Amino acid sequence: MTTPRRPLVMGIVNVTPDSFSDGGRYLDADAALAHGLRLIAEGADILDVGGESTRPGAEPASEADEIARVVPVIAALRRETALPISVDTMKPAVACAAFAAGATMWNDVTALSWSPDSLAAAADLDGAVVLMHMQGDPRTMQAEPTYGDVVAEVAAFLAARSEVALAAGVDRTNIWIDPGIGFGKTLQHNLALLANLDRFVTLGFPVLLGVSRKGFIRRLDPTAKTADDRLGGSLAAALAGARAGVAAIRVHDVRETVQALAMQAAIGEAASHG
Ligand code: HH2
Repeated sequence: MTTPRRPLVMGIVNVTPDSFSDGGRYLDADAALAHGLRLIAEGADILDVGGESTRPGAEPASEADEIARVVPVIAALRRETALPISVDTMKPAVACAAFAAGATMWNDVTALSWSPDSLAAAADLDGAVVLMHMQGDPRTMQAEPTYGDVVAEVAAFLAARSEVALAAGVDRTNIWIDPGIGFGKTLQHNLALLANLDRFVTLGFPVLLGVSRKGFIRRLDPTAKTADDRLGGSLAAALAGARAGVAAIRVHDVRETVQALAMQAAIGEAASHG
């Protein structure tokens, strides 16, 4: 039997004092390294290391603080694993320091728009770069998000930003896109995006999807007060992503996600063999 195809699983390693789900838990570099290694043992295909929270209302971190948080963790992980390591940052200087320490992917929630240097830095780094959609900025984005047609507007934004990246010299094979679930979106906006992920897949770039433990799950299930209560909704949304053909899913709960994806893929295989 061949192994059924499933999206890659990107395990989240937050080295922040305030991320919405695990802020403060892995601030120490040794604890973050141990956490990353555990996610690899649980089946992660990529690790995403971040030193600044982008949760709604989060305060920005300084460039120096972010570098001091992520670089030792990326360097330590690089010594232990050959898996791709992504850095979750808006700042080109942090991305460059992370690549020097062994990262090969830049996950930018501002789609290379935070700094005038971002586009040139992404072209020079010559690694994978995730362009994510966000309406507003993390401090204010959930205040009153408004769209005419959320799916069309997010798709048009991602198509336009990928053109801008290509024009700046980013290689086509390095570009990933992400609809940015929860970044300036109501529950209805997030559900519309999740119901139409195929629209993003057909743009022709690998799609990354981040739904793990996010606040919109609580809008559906008010009993899911803490981020740790949202595994069921996270898995259901991840499976929707897999069915639509996304390339990777960014998650806190690696073992559970890998298992759910493997089961969905195996059932699909069995169905295709009659
Ligand atoms: N979500 C968060 C952070 N980075 N990057 C991409 N590409 N897509 C996402 O959906 C995404 C992301 C969530 O914010 P944060 O406050 O950093 O929390 P955590 O890292 O625990 O998910």
